[in-house]
Amino acid sequence: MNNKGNKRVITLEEFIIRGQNRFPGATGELSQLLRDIGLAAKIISREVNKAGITNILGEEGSQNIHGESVKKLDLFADDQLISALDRSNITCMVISEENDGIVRLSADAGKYIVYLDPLDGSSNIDVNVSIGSIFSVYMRKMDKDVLGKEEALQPGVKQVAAGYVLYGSSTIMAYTTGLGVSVFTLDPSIGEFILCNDDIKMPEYGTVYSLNEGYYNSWDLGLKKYIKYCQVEDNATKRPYKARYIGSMVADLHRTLMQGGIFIYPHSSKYPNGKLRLMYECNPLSFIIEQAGGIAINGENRIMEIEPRSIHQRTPIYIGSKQNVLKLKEFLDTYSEEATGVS
Ligand code: AHM
Ligand code: MG
Repeated sequence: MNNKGNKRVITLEEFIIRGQNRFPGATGELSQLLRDIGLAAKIISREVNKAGITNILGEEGSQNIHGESVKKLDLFADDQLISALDRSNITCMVISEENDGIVRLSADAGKYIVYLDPLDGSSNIDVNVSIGSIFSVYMRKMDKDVLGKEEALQPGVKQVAAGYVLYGSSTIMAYTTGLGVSVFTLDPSIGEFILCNDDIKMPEYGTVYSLNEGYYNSWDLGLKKYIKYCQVEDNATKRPYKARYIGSMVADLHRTLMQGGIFIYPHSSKYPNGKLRLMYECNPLSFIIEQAGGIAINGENRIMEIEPRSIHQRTPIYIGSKQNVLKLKEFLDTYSEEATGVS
């Protein structure tokens, strides 16, 4: 359903409760967790919009005009999300890009484990470019008494929910619980996320490619050839494609979700395992993209089937519209076979 043109406005809160009511046995805990993230997102959005002013006032550790200490925005976002999750007593641990180890919350017996990238693309803050928060939710294996990293190391296919918040020209929240992707826009005048699409499907084919082309010389031959293919003129396939790269994964992925195309962060000599993190960047965004009809692979296998070995693990990622990712895979396969002499 597209909410455009509908008189009836549906808020995130209402939408989550309605979703929960569709499952008679549901305890409401996952709904509460999503509402907590929605609340933290509103607070972070407000601070992101004030970031320019905060920068004038000082950096981390300094004091603002009220004599209060100023926090870096990514640490602020981390605090907000973790304390929102701690309040409801249903999350037992959080793993976040901002913390080396796991963060145990007060609910020792809590059912859920949440991965967070509290503010992705944070190098873009100072130049007023879109940034985002990413979350990924797993169910704790309740048969285990010991709460440790092993508990948190589950493949992406086990996610029970995932989503992102994009702080762009508007603040957008998108999430999935495995029943399609719902997208909301924050209406700042009433402080509510309003439903804009409750089952978004992305184009099967798109004409945009997105990657950091500055690293061209360190790519595999298959990727170099694919990017050259994207640049060749061909009316039938609407090439050349457009190149678009914001350098904020959430923003690049949101565009890919809406318009189709492909987003790539490959391995390279600088990042032999890729740069992006499996558990709080690649898995959640893969869940969203797959739920919208797209594909996400690491070059060989589905991202969400990777068995994680560590909480901050990195992976290469090729993600987006089905036809684009499959075409790229053809190139990677062909040229890796050539390199190894397999025909
Ligand atoms: P961050 O978590 O330190 O912000 O890094 C992740 C970001 C992604 O949002 C983005 O896709 C990528 O880094 C950009 O990296 P690069 O500058 O190498 O292109
Ligand atoms: Mg990040």
